[in-house]
Amino acid sequence: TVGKTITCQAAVAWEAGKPLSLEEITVDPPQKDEVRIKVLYTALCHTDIFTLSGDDPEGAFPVVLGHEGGGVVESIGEGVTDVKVGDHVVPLYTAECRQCKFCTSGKTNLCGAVRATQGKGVMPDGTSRFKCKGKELLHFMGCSTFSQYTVVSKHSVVAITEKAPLDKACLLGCGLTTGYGAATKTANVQAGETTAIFGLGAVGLAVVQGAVARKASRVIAIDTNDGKESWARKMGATDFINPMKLEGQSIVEKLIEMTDGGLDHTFDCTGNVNVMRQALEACHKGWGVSTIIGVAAAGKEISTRPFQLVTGRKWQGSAFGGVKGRSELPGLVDDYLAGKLSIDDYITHNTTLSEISKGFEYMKSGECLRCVVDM
Ligand code: NAD
Ligand code: AHE
Ligand code: ZN
Repeated sequence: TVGKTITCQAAVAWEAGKPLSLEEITVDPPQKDEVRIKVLYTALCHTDIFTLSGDDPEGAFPVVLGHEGGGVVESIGEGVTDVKVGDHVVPLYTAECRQCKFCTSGKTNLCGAVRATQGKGVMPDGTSRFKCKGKELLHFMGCSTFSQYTVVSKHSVVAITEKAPLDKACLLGCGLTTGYGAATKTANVQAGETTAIFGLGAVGLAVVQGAVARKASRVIAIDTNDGKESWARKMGATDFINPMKLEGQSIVEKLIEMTDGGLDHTFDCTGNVNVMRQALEACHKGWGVSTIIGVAAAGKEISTRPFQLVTGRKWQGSAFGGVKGRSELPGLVDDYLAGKLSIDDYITHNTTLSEISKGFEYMKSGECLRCVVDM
């Protein structure tokens, strides 16, 4: 199908550190192997805020941000067979082409098909589909859901059942899948194991949910914001610690004392490199595994004594929860519909595209887990 250029509204990030600006933009038709989506809902993720701040070394401007969306396929380019016009879809910032070295390895959910161009903010052919005021706008994380219409690679989108409301399912586009998958796939927490989760935003709370689903014996939730305790308990955490309120003891000492030598699994969901070190050092000697999920600001590096690793602690990371989007995301939607995975609880705020900047303020307030934007 040869489509027409669409004119619509989008929240444009013209430059780092400036608020988003509501603009009329044009969205070109999908080219070969591309899909144009009418975005109905998008949630905000901490990573959008991080990129807008200018702290992402890969961040480039002007850009259409957003990567936690849900919508309907408006048109498809030649060569697209897995989704059709009208399908309900979730864009995927971790693509799945099923052919590259990564996809066929059986070892990772990362995909090599579109990642290089995605990182540069362009489609796989090296060009952008967005224009505003005569200027080209870059794409973001292969998704760009802060626009009423977006174009993505056919490898970067998955159809989901129409039974799932898109204003909820959009959260599976990043935060929930990331946290839940980090516990159940990347770390593969087993029944009876002990876990500790640093940082209780939507990502950390979804790790809590994953650890609880796996019947972890201890799910210790840690946050500097006391307001997060009730959320963590609601998701099934067995303990809550505010590390700022420990007297005469570090969080690492406290965790080691509570768990007879350290945790089987820890997770960083803060993006703070000092917390990442604490998470590693709170692992049990000989076998504890720490999984980094948080995204650190430009120029930050992690450190620890190599002795921590020599004595059997392991450091690993997780992108999109180790989930292969096209193959596995529909299963998470089924879990949601079956009541096994909660999504609704995470939606603490709602807003509209014209008031998306309010959503950013909510996210920064510490009281918001996810804000869903009605496009
Ligand atoms: P968020 O800002 O909502 O949550 C972060 C939480 O960490 C907050 O509750 C905050 O109070 C807490 N915190 C801050 N400093 C702390 C400290 N020193 N000790 C304990 N807790 C502390 O963010 P989010 O949307 O849940 O995302 C969490 C992180 O995960 C971000 O860095 C985000 O960029 C990253 N992320 C990574 C992936 C991935 O695939 N790897 C996906 C989504 C998000
Ligand atoms: N661009 C940053 C790194 C950003 C990063 O680590 N992104 C996470 C997803 S965050 C979702 O909210 C990720 O999964 N990355 C894997 C990938 O392939 O990008 C930088 O430091 O350059
Ligand atoms: Zn995200």
